[in-house]
Amino acid sequence: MRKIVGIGLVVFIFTTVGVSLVKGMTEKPVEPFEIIIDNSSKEGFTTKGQWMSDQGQGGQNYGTDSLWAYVNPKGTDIAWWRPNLPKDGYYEVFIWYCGDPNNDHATNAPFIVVSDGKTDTFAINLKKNYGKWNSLGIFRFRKGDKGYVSTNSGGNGNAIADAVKFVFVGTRKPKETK
Ligand SMILES: [Ca+2]
Repeated sequence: MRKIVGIGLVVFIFTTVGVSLVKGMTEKPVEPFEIIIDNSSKEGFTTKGQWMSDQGQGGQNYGTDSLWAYVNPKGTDIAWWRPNLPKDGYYEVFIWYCGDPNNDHATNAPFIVVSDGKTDTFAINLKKNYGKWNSLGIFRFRKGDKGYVSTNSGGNGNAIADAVKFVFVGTRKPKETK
């Protein structure tokens, strides 16, 4: 009997600690924490121009679908991922884009990171590394929603807008900061 009581106590303590950790994640951010904005998110994602939803795209979407736009030299079809960050600090930014079953996506899709007073532009090959998180680097952001990531249809193929993840990595500058 004593052994059974002991196991019960261990399970009880483990469960209590587990619940506390989950509460901590939702009520007060603990380090590290992350914010994901998908094209289906109710807050933080906006577009301009003509974007179409596709649930196919090689089955590599984040969530249920992605948005795509026809290549357009003017790049006037724009998508924005704008997080409302809970604190100043350094965040690693990851992008996720779907597969390219029709072989018509850009190999130099513009992705722009606007952080604390800086703008960094990347040319992303959408035909590679799709269906997973790809890091653009670590950037300093201010608390609030001034910073964002955007993409547009001005590449050499169709544009994709799927998901962006911001992972808090601390308040001190890491070595590989952009
Ligand atoms: Ca998505």
